[in-house]
Amino acid sequence: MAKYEIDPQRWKQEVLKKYPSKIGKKREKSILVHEGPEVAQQIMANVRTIPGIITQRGCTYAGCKGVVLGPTRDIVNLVHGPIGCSFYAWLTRRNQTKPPTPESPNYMTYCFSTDLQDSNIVFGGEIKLKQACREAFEIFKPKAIGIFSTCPVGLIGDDVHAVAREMKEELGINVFGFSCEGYKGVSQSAGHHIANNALMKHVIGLNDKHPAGKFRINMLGEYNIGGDAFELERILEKCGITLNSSFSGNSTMEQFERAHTADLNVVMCHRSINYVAEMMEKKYGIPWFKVNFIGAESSAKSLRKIAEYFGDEDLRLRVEQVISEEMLPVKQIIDEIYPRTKGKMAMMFVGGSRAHHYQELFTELGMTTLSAGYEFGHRDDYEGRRVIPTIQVDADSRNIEELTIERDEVKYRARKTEEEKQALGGLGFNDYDGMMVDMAKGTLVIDDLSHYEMEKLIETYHPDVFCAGIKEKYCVQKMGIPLKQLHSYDYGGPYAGFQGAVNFYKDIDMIVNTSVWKLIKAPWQAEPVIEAEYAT
Ligand code: CFM
Repeated sequence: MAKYEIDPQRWKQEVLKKYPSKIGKKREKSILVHEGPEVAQQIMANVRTIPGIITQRGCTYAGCKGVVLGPTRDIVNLVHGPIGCSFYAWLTRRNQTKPPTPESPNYMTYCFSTDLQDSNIVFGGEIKLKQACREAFEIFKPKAIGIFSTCPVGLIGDDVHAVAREMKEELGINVFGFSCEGYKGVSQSAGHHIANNALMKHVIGLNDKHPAGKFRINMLGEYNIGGDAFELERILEKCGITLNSSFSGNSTMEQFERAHTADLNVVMCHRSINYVAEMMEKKYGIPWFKVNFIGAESSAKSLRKIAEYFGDEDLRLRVEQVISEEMLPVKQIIDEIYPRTKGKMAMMFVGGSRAHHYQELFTELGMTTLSAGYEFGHRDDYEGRRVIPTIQVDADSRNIEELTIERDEVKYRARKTEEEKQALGGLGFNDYDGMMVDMAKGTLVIDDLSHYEMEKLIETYHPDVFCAGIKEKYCVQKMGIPLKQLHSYDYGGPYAGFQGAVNFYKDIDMIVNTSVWKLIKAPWQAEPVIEAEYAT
């Protein structure tokens, strides 16, 4: 059991007391004091943020355009909306990509927008959207154009799908639209689902040509933040595993189109891509299981899982050899750094998977995670997929299309029989246990952390490092606590795989052991604070 000067239960009560009672009652269900991995606790997640509360969340358009499609270099990602939405989404996630030659198409550094004006809002923007498609085609001759709807487009009722169909016909390339208006869901998460659906409908399965290789996998839910995908590509190649396609770090349209030919889907970020994994299994017969390449030990474990799936002795030996080679420098660095990081405390509030995955890296450094939570995870990301049947479907979730997927009788190929899958039971097919089983008793699990709760966590527990994003960074640092961005890596990284783990250890060692933070006085240490309470 984790022991802290201030009991987390007391912390929770103090925080809730400050909210008006109705809000306190709602937040109570999203703040859990962990009773231990063996206790099944229910968390309230994926529900609307209470108006007036400062949330970490982003919008549906961000999840669709920025997250899932953003890292694909040869699609023109055209935003239908006011220019602000584009500026916001323009390379703000630090995706990287490596075109094979300097001439290969790469539109990722561009920012495509229809730049809707007041008159378009009044009279409709479809004509402008068609013009923009034609112009993009004229200039770039892309293989595909994706059209992303922003809030006003949904409000005025432009039919982006009709425009996409018309342009597809006229230009002779793949054009598809996304109804990913920012307001469409309670967070980015809805945008992931919408993106997954459109990829399934319009792209996956279009091309049967695939690279040669005995062991061909798709890496799902890996977005090449800070070059993570490059490190994973290096490791897989060294092991003799062929990366058939990646969703969507360092990816291309061609990869998406041939995804249905892979022998296996491995899932990194469950939240953003589990829909594609599920649908591909049903339609094409590709089994999937969860992996985690964040952390050296988890990377080794994930590689072993893949080798076990293929059941090939040569592959198994090669994977073992790669692991022992790669672990050498990892162990050296850990031995040096561990005494300096051991016992330090981390907190992390990120997206819908990293708050789980990065706990592994901190464990390797001997650090504890006192508190963690997702911005927009669902209950299954906390409690495991077993709770999915019990999740209440509310109006917000019903707002997003559920595709009816049927087996593709031509392209379906059973990779493993049910018996074979059962014999490989330890691989956890179609499963994810969620974050909470990996957290200790007495830790604080908080969904959709509010700014107020964040301040209180820092004030009370003074973590050695707080992990979140750019919106939180400078507030936290002004409180004298270093903040490590786990969305963009603060221009560092990669952090995935073995070399990535070494990068992370070094960065965290620097962060938690620099003395500069001790020289900062938080405002409440320097000035008296006026406190007030609601009378309700
Ligand atoms: Fe998945 Fe992501 Fe994440 Fe996510 Fe994101 Fe991201 Fe994230 Mo920022 S897909 S849920 S919507 S791992 S952009 S690459 S870092 S919040 S934890």
